[in-house]
Amino acid sequence: MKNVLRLLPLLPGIVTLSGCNHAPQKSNGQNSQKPNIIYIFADDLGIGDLSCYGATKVSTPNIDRLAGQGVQFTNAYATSATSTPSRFGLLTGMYPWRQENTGIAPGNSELIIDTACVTMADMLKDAGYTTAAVGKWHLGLGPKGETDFNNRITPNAQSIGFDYEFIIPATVDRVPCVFVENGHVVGLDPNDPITVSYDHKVGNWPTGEENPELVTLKPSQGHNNTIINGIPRIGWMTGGKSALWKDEDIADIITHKAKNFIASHQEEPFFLYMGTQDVHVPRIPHPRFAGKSGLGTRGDVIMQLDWTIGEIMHTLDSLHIADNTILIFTSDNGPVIDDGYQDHAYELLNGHTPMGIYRGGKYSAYEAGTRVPFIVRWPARVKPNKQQALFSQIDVYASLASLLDQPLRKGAAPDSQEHLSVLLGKNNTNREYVVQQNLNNTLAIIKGQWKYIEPSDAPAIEYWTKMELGNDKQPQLYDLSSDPSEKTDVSKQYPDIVKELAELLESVKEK
Ligand code: NG6
Ligand code: CA
Repeated sequence: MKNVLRLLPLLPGIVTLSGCNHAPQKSNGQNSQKPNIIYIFADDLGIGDLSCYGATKVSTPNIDRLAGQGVQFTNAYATSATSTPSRFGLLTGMYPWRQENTGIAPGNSELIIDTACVTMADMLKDAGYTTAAVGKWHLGLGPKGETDFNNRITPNAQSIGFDYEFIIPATVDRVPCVFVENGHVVGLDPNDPITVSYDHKVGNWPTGEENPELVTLKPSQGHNNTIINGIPRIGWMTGGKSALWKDEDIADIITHKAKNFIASHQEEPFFLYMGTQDVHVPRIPHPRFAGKSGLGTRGDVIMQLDWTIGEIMHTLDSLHIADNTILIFTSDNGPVIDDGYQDHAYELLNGHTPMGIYRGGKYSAYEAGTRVPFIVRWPARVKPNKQQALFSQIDVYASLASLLDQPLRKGAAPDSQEHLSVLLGKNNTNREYVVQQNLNNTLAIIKGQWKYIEPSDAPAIEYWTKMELGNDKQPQLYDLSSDPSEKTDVSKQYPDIVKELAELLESVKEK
């Protein structure tokens, strides 16, 4: 089914959809207008972190409601096991490992998506959408060399298809700890300019390394540079005091901005790309969630994340646009328990299993690295459903283009395939294969029941987190149908399958 909209019965008086910028009408069950699209990337959320995916120690009622009203995937994959490449893959429709500099970006990285690239946001603009990026960005800002946070930062998200941006430049554990709105640091006093370095100390603000007695949250790994709000970060900064965020308020602020964007564009098709900082470290819940989960701050920020999703859902309900809004909720990569601060996440797990039954986690080529929660709700067109088909986030771009009958511009989204009917839960055909990428760019490929991980000289264990990365000098093969937890490498028993999948992976690389 190439285009669902084309199959809609045309109601009398309704303009055809292709390329139309007709006077908008609220959906109110008519669904004549192009659907709004909201894509929410949670950060480091595991497939075992939600009650709708079987978690019993935490409760996520809003996300559960979303799943109950939508298509809930069990075999959906992020492109990569870390944030920057995963986000790059989604927005460009190109595997990040085809381009250098797509690894975890520092806070002063240049914008790593070429402004000439036709992103998913560009495609949606071509289709008549108003677009926004809100929350975690982590794709760099500004030109190569140095991001100047004191003047209009360009290129920014607006240079690659977003009409509006309100973003956290990198991650919440990285400087600068400020929001950027349409190229400007929010609340910056020009007399107190920002300096950032990822190479050496700048200014005289205390660091975790020199003044450990000043921190309120101690690092467990790294994270010992400039202290902001009592939290030692990755990277050094000075200046911009009036612009610094308060970690407790980030969820409230980005949720507010997302809601504002939705409300101001309720009369036209809009695309909202939202990245939450939850549940990445440092996990700092607002006081109304602090201590509420009983699982420490990691559990508390899962509750905070669930609240955020609830707020977005309530906003859509109150504006009467939920029916014709496609709301996709997922994660950029798999979970990690201790990712650099002494927040006692391990000790407080209390039997909670963020990875579910899967091996590895964030950074890893094993399943928990990239197999993520993925929920698609579109009440007007999509019946609640469980979806077991193999699906990759790399295909969201081409699938949405197909939905909107929007031709892809030349060279756009080279790795994205159209799997619209799978995305909408109308068909459960597996993608022929899914490619996974770990921290070290080691690739794995899943086809049918088999998963092959290519040989790699990179370390087997991640230095800081002790996470199993899935790297081995020998090729590995797992039968996910009988062994979804990847306990037994069967490469020696099935040399022909190893060869077939190795060749398939090479052909994808050479494409
Ligand atoms: C790692 C950080 C980790 C996290 C990650 C990026 C250390 C020791 N670890 O290098 O805390 O920031 O990068 O996470 O510094 S991601 O989800 O944005 O990819
Ligand atoms: Ca992440």
